[in-house]
This record gives sequence, C-alpha cells and structure tokens, in this order.
Amino acid sequence: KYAATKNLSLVLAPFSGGQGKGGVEDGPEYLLEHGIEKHLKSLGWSTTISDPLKDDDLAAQKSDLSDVSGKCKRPKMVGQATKKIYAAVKEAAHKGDIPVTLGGDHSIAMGTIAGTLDKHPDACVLWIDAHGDINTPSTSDSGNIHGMPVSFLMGMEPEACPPDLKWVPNCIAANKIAYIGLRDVDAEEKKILKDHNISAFSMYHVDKYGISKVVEMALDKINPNRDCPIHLSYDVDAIDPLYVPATGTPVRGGLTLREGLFIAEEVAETGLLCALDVVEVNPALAAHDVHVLDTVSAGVSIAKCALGETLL
Ligand code: Z70
Ligand code: MN
Ligand code: MN
Ligand code: MN
Repeated sequence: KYAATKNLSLVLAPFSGGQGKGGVEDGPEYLLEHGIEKHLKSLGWSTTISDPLKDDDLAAQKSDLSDVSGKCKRPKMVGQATKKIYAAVKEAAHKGDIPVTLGGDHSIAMGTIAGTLDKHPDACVLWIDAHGDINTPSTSDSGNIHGMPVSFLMGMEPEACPPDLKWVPNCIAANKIAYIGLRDVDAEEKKILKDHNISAFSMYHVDKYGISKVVEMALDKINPNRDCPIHLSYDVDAIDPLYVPATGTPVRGGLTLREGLFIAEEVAETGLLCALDVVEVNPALAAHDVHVLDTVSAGVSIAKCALGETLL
C-alpha cells in the first residue's frame, strides 16, 4: 500500500558503533550473500541497493577513544552514520519505495525511523526485541547507544543529548510505539515504559495470550483503526538464541522462530508496512558455521515474511 513503486530500497547499514562488539557490521553482507535480494524479487518486488556508509572509514572511527559525550560511547560516529542512513531512507520513502534497512546494530533505527516519519508523519513503530533500547544517556549503564535509540527518537532527555545526535527529530509519540518480545529490560527502562504508558508486550504476555493475540493487542494500541503506516524495527535477538544464536546480546527464553516470523506475517497481512529494519545479525559471534546459517537465514525469513512470502 505504501509501495507506490513496488520497489524495495535495500539500505545497507554495516554499522557497529552503537555497541562495543565487532562483527555486526558484516550483517548486511551475509544477508546479501544468503540471497535476500533474490528472495524478495521472487515475491514480485523490484529492488535497488543504497549504501550510504560506503565512503566512511568506520573501523578508524570506532577506534577513536576520544569520541565520548557524558556516558555515551561514540556519539559522533553514531550521529554521523545515522544521519546518512536517515537521508537514504528518507529519499527512498519519498520516492514511494519501501526501505528495507539491513543492520548493523540497533542504533541505526534512529536514522531509519526518522526517515520514515519524514514521509509518513502518522506512522507507528512496532519494535521487536528482547531489549527496551529506551535508556537515556543518564539511565544507561553501558553507554552503548544501541540501548538508547527510542529515547532519542522520543526526545526524552534533550539536555543530555550529545551534540552529534541533536539532528535526530523527536518524532515518535509514546502512543505510536509498541514492543513485542521483551525479556531483558533495565530497571530504569521499566520505569520509563511505565511513566510514558508505552505498550510493551514481554515474553510473559506471549506465553499468557499467545503471539496472535499479542500482535493484535499491540496494533490495537498504536494503530486502532488499522489506517496508519507501520515501521517494523526487528532486532533478531527477539527470537530465542536456539534459532538465532549469532547476535550481540542473546537472551534465553525468547520467541520461537515461528512466533517471530508470525509477527512479520501479521504485519504483511495488514498491508500497512512502510519500512523494515533487520538488525543485530552478528556472524562473528557464532560458535559454529551452522549458527551463522541459522541466524542469517532467520534474518532473510523475517524480511520475506514481512514482504508477503506467506500470504496465500
Ligand atoms: C542494555 C543497554 C541491548 C541489544 C543489548 C542492553 C541493550 N539495556 N540491545 N543488545 N540489542 O546496554 O542499554
Ligand atoms: Mn535492539
Ligand atoms: Mn536487542
Ligand atoms: Mn541502570
């Protein structure tokens, strides 16, 4: 419905500056090597590739130990990269393409969601994750910005915003974002979620109600009339490490692979998908080759399901 062109813009975001581990910058390459483009084409989409970070020396930027602002690690690196991703997603969205951004760590969602909201100010965000990613610079224990993107997109702590992240528009309202899959949320994040009355469905809710009802409840909160575009921001660590082991912060007790894919299928079924992120695939964190294959193929399957693979 939001694909005026029936074209997907595959936005490559080989970025790891939002957290300390190496390897997540290779996510896009592995997803491409696994045939994500061919698979999406077989669903009837045309594709173009956009590579907004191609001229950046990200390895050099990551080793710059002076790039710190308060507790935030590498704010300049994150700010510059996410701004380029923002420009690429925004351009794709305004053309009428569906941007599909391949991460990279989840800090890149500051760029993708800001780009989506520029074209679709009424869009809502479905954030699939084991984690809340809503720490502020003052609540964060790690200083890793991939644990903070939602707080920046909500403009929660303007006085503590590092200068290089000031470009991030305060574009998500609390009633326009819902989480599914949570199971590793910091105490201060729980307070933030509660204080802002943000819809958050944890694994407890998935067990209690079943995934189908949880997706319905989440959409009822952020998109009650099913008339707003949906930005699906999918951290693969929402799915249990049994299925998705090669990720930076695996947490046991997650979604089954089918539950994880069902969420994407339900979003496809609404016809309202306007953008997709697939993030936190880290091939370097696999103990065996089969772990890489499991993780990368789950990432490809998420994209296929979100883009209509299983609608008969
Ligand atoms: C923790 C933090 C996080 C992903 C880890 C963890 C955040 N709440 N997100 N892995 N994908 O550092 O703020
Ligand atoms: Mn995340
Ligand atoms: Mn996560
Ligand atoms: Mn803390």
